[in-house]
Amino acid sequence: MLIKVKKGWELPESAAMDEGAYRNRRDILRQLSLAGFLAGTTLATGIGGRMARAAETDPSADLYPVPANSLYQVPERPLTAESDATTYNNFYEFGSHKRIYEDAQALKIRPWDVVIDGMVESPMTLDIDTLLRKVQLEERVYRHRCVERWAMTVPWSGFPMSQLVDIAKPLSGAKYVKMQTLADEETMPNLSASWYPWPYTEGVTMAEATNDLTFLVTGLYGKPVPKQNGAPLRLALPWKYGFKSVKSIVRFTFTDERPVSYWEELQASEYGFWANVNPDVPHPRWSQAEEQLLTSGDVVPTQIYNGYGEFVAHLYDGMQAEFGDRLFR
Ligand SMILES: Nc1nc2c(c(=O)[nH]1)N[C@H]1C(S)=C(S)[C@@H](COP(=O)(O)O)O[C@H]1N2
Ligand SMILES: [Mo]
Repeated sequence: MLIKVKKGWELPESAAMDEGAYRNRRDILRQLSLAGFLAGTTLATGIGGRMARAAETDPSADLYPVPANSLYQVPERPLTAESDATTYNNFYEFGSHKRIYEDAQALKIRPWDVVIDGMVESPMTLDIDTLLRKVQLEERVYRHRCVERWAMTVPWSGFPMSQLVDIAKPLSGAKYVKMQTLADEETMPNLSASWYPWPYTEGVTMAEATNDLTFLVTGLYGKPVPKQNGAPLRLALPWKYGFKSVKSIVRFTFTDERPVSYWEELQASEYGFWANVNPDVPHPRWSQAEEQLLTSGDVVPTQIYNGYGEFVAHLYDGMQAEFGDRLFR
């Protein structure tokens, strides 16, 4: 029996705040009818059990929980409820709405190969379980700020991306890392929507990739990361809008050309390469001054670099003249 109660923080999720809403009317109507459906029905009580079973069968389950890194904690905000962070998601491969968690269970996360190629000493393919045992896992609590204005605070497990860069041994000419999500038509229903530029792609500069905040996520709430949150390997870039934090990564390509990301290709004027959080630079269709926390529904001021300026502001020194507000969108 599904009992659906609309959460307070779902209310402002109108088409006007949706990353995908600039799209065509048909898409918007589809989203609205889904929103209506969701308003009437909520959380499946069975999902906890199903996800617990999924975690049991994950061959990396024995690695968790991992030690917490005391440098990365968020004492001023309550943790988002696990049941919200794992049932209110953006994962367009499974649908352009928030309730993809059931459909996302179709994602096959083993075997899972991670390709490292491009400008590296020697390209390689690593099985995820081999990779997991080559790196040092830790837990970090990060704020996450979606460009749509919702935000969460969750304990990710994973490892700094710099460890992957060390494994990759990039050539000195490499300037960027391009990352790609799996594109599997058999399990991802939205891949048949061919107007989207699949695979979902994102990129960072080498300086961003090796910044200590840049975290490759393998777990969430002390367990393997659920499929809907980007199993078995996703990125967390807490100072950038959430769309930069690409899920279910199968490929890291080191390159000297700036990658064009999924959202940039769809709508470059709204979603750029840098996408650093800044309350003073509005999205073209809405203000970014505030954000609404999942679970509590509280609306709080958004912070420059999502509060992580001490770690990352220096990465953008001297770039304002060239990029202006595009550093923040
Ligand atoms: N492959 C892929 N990665 C993705 C997305 C997506 O649609 N596909 N959505 C992004 C957006 S817009 C956000 S806000 C975060 C959401 O992560 P969460 O569902 O774990 O909260 O994932 C990002 N990574
Ligand atoms: Mo997002």
